[in-house]
Amino acid sequence: MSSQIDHLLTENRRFAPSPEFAANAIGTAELYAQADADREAFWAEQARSLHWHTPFTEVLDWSNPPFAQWFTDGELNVAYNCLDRHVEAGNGDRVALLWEGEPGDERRITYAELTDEVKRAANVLEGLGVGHGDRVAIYMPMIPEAVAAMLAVARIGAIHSVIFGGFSADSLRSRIDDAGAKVVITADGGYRKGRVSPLKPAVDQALGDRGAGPQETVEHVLVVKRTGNEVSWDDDRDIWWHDAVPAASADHEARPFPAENPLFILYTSGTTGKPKGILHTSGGYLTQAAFTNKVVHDIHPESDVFWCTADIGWITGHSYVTYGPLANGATQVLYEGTPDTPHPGRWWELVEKYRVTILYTAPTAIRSFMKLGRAIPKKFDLSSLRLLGSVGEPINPEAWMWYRKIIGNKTAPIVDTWWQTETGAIMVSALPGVTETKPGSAQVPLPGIAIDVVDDDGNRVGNGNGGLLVITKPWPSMLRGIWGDPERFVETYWEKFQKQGYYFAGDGARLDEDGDVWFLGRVDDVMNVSGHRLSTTEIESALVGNEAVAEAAVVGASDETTGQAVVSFVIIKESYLAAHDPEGLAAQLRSWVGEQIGAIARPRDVYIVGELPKTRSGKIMRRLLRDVAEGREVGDTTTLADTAVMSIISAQVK
Ligand code: 6R9
Repeated sequence: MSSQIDHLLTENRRFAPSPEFAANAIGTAELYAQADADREAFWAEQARSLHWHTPFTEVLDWSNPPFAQWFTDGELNVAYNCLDRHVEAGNGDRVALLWEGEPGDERRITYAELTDEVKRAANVLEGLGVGHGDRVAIYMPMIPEAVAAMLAVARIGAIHSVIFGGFSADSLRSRIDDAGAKVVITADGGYRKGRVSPLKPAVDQALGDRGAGPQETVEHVLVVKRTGNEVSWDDDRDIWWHDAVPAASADHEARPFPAENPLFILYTSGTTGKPKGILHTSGGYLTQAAFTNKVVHDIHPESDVFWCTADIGWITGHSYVTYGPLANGATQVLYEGTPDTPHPGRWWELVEKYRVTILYTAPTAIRSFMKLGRAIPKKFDLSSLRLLGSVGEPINPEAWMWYRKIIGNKTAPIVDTWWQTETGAIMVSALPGVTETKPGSAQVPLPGIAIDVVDDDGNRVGNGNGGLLVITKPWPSMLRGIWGDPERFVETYWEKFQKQGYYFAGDGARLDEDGDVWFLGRVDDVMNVSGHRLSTTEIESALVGNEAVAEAAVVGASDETTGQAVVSFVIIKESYLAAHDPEGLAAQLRSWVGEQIGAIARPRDVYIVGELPKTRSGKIMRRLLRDVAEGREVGDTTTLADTAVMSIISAQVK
């Protein structure tokens, strides 16, 4: 790792924006000066580009850290800001969503049409008894109704919890229970990799026999018909979207809610087995999502076609599919399927067809395209692209250069954007019209954002050194807590640098000689697979939940395409081995994890071993297992209880 970092830090290529790009860019160098002069006034100005039913008089209340309140006496309606106000400004005919299904079906939805649909859906939800502060789970494919559902929930002051459609019935159930959702909005299924991926059956399973589990909170399930697959039906509980929504009234007044009204909960992996429900509120979140989308993605709503490839099940889909672009009145592409179905040039075909000008995607996707070769994108006309973005994990300089040359025609600036579910919006990134970009570095904090790199005691490391990334001042779209667990919120993010009052992000970082930030990956037991956060503990608990497994250890091993891959080491129960043939067990355990958590968590490798390396206090030394998984010489084993264990494991793995 360290030689790799040294290699990265000798990177000296620089790419300035073209004079033409710089001249037309929305984000200018003055923004930094304005924010430096008065940070709160700067954010107040950004907030004022939204519509406030009641203007705020106070910008930030930080009297009870780490519980921040932004624009606290102001009132707004998030959905009104994303919809009605554009229609009222005369832009109702502008296309909001250029949607394409995986099989190739298309829908173009204007701001007027989307507003109408959201108003009807809001009436339906209210008719089902959903009100201010109630939770609604959304488990949907990437179809326009998914965006409409989020906005309908926001419109009535309720709280959505979007659960990625790739998650299993079990994951869905634990999230529904944690939030106490009253309604679930889903679809019969979605198209993925040329097949129907059923969703309603997973909802039925999650809401099915609950045994000794907590009492059911879900009263209704609202179902969009997308794939036409057979679904079972509970007449008292289930409602078809196409029966209820078109029949509902299209009159719905967007009532104002306080700026700190909760907007959504989004679950993300932490260092323990239990996912954290990250809580975001309204005014500050929308301010920063809209501002960053404007200045980092340089959105000109009249002329750009934006495409963020993230699923709405992740924070990137919340901030840069639903809230940022719609608050800015932009036109965007929404695509249901996978990048390689029905052919490996699918994305580039969409860029050509819709004349996409700004593409925002993840390094893992770029690396998999790189592997397939330049001939595929070269078959398409990508000349509309003028700006490229990256998010989710560090982008290695080779992938960055390929992205620039092959996709960006050697001219489009690349913005590498660092942020988290917890930060709500982009925090560290170049401004495309201002910054000279550097392949591999996320570079600088945005105007109004204060970060640093510190050692374990919270001291600044200074340029040329590595340490931990911290955020030193509150920011508008910061998480307001973990749903139902204020202690865990304080413990996870604020205790480590309590003295300084810094937010601990969990990422290692280095400052180069110019003071630019290089992200080095997580410093905790969180893995990053294809830009998705997975917890080692969560997968270990799934494995030991299988009848065959006695013990399990999971590590994230570096992988050429996915960044990190899940590699697991398991000890099988003697009793199981006595009665079963172990042949095929590794494959069974892979799919077991897929069923328990979801396909993204499925281990790349399952190694069946006789023992695990443990310290004398019984802690599994994952560092040593990572060495094995990455095919390296095994590191220092002197603190192991039994130093012979590693050579046995290495032999078993080979
Ligand atoms: C937006 C998102 C957050 C974690 C974060 C970090 C990693 C995200 C990155 C990056 C290096 C970037 N990460 N963007 N690392 N460079 N540009 O991905 O949120 O799913 O919560 O993941 O992802 O490790 O801590 P989330």
